[in-house]
Amino acid sequence: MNHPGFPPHGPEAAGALKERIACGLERSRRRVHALTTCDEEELLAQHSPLMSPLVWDLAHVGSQEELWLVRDVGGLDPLRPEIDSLYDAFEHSRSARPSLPLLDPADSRAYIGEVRAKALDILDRVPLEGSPLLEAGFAFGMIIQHEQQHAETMLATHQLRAGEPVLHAQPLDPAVLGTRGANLPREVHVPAGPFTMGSSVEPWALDNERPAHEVHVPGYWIDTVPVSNAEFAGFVADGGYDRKELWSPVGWAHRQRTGLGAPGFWRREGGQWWRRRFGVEEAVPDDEPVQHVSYWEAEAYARWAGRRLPTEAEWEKAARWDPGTGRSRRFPWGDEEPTARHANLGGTAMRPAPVGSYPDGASPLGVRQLIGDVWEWTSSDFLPYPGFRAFPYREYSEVFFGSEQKVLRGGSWATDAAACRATFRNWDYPIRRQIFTGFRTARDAAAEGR
Ligand code: AVJ
Ligand code: FE
Repeated sequence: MNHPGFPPHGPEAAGALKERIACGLERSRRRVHALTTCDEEELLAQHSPLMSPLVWDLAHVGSQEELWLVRDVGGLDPLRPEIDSLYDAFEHSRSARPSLPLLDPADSRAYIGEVRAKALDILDRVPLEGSPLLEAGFAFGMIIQHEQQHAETMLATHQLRAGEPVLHAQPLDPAVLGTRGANLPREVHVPAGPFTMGSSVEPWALDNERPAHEVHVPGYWIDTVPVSNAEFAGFVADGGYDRKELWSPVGWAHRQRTGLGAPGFWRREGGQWWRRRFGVEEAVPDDEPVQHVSYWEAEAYARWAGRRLPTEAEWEKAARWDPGTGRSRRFPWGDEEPTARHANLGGTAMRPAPVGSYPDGASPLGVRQLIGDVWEWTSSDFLPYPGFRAFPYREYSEVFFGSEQKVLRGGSWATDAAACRATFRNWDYPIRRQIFTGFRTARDAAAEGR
């Protein structure tokens, strides 16, 4: 089955493109409504100072849609100019948002519904060409991706909330599930040489993914699958959190200050690791990719394993480079949109698939689970590509460039296909672990003369 609503690729009739956009808007909205179908107090509560109250995300997606689609593309007047600043992410920190005079849940739903009706009228009447914002429906694609990104953020908020579960998982198709059997090598070799990083042609690629440029990457080895809970538990059991030599100085200072001793949500009892997952207690599954680790923990684990984190270029080359043609693909498996056979995306599983799953999603070199399951820390700072131009607004990427943020790649089980591709770049502070993030490791090939 296709993940519907995925961005267009290649020439497409205007009518078909508009229908695809309407479908993508509808899908993201259904998801946001499902994530806000719970008691009113749950929507207003501050579940963590790291997160907005859910009711803020609810109206914020409409506010961004109004700014870009209704006002900018459609040229209409503001619906409720007085609320603009409440939903401006740069005006109020997440922890300050619960005390703002926010729209209540019913009013938020009414507001985003009004915005949506206008946006759909505008979609009907505007040509999807003739300006960078309209070309191939970019502004609409950006808003679909934005709403889906907030849906993922809202799942992180749900994971942080206490109390009875309100969300329910749908099991993954057993046909895609695998294990790291004897026939799956632990790592693959990627030969030294250039590859094309980023894209200038992907219609809905965001500014930070552009432009395409050639990068020479020295030879390296990279894990075929993400690091599992059992492997990470081995690091914990071996005293990994107490061995200063495994940590970078900044990472060690963070570990000392916070007293970290295991991934987020893990708890030790009766000789076993347990975790709470969306309100349900369960034993930590051995063969699932580890989640809720900071960059510093990932880095220490890699050093413990005699390895290192991959750079962003190494991650992308492993995900896209086709040794047969020398081309970079849109996805590890090719140029076709993700399906449920390729990757665990969309948020319904509410967990990553076991390591070794998704043989049909493997890259040409045999690397698995690059797309979906868990975001993966890379060792790279979030920096612009050569020739970067902020578009359409500096506050999406440009203001975050620098050495404070590390790049995350590949999307998680909570990411929708509309907001995920092999060029997609996410980023966060290295201390963060409320997001659905794990990692895989790499090592130099040059050291052994390859
Ligand atoms: C790309 C996930 C880091 O959530 O802060 C949402 C996406 N930008 N609204 C974020 C975003 C504006 C962004 N990340
Ligand atoms: Fe936003």
